[in-house]
Amino acid sequence: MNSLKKVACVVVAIAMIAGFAVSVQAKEWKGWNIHVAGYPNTIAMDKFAELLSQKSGGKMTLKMYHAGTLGSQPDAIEQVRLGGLEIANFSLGPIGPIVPEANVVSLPFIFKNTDHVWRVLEGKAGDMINAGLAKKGLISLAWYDGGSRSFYNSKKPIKTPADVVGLKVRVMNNDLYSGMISALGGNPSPMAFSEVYQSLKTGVVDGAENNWPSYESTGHYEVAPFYSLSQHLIIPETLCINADVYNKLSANDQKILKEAAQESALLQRKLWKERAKASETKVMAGGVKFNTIPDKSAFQAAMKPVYDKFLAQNPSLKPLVKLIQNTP
Ligand code: GTR
Repeated sequence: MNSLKKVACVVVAIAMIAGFAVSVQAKEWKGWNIHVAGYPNTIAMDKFAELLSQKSGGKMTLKMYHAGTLGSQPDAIEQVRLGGLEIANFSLGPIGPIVPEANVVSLPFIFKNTDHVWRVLEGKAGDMINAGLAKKGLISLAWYDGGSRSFYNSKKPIKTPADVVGLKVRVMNNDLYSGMISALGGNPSPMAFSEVYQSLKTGVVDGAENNWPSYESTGHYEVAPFYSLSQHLIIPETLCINADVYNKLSANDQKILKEAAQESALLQRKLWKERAKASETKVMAGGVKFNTIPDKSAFQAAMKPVYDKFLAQNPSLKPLVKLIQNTP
């Protein structure tokens, strides 16, 4: 072989190796998250991206976009389903209208507490919700804590359902939440998370409902200082991936993905507990007028039409609702 041929062979070999390297280095995934820097979910999603790259030796990489910069939650859900985005942390709330099985968690007062949520999700009910998500193009890799949601508003403490009458309350996009507010005599106003602060401030709505960390991180407490501990919803959140992307991965890559997601979820749940306390302390110091509701039975009783309508529209979900209610 003359030296020119040798050089040519080396060049071809290098090109082949480089080409191979490019083909195994999959494209960088895009991840959506609604929350701001420092929020438990934000830290946990960043950790997930870091673990993914570490555990896969740089083969699976994820670039996170926080604070809803890639769009509203309902839009992002569509994007992950269609493959425009690969990964996200979603509340099951706005997923409910698309995935009926996932909507059962949005029936008010269905969960007793957060531990009950984990027991449900780790059992058969969790499998049914996962199957429903998968049918609609979303693979749930792990569950994040979404805390419990309570009412807050700019006008008065809410102690009984009568206090909700006439109040204009922002809800997430889900008919169950609109039904919930109507059943209490209020006026529901479905709206994107990013618009709530301004709407509370200008009086477009009187109130909203959320957990301590979101009430605090959004600054809603500054413009709607009456927080009433109704805890009417405990909505879990999913760390999920587009189903086509997931199904094309090797079994080993799927395993890595799930391990990274589980580790990230454990971190999120630990940070969540800390942040819930810290946020509560911060808003109280900021002048929030807080009240508990020792007897919630009137609120629970008022939800009967919400359950009746949901079950009439989704008769096949009766067993799932019963399964959750009967899970100790
Ligand atoms: C938060 C949740 C977000 C979003 C938000 C809302 O608690 O983490 O995903 O659903 O509530 O009220 O829109």
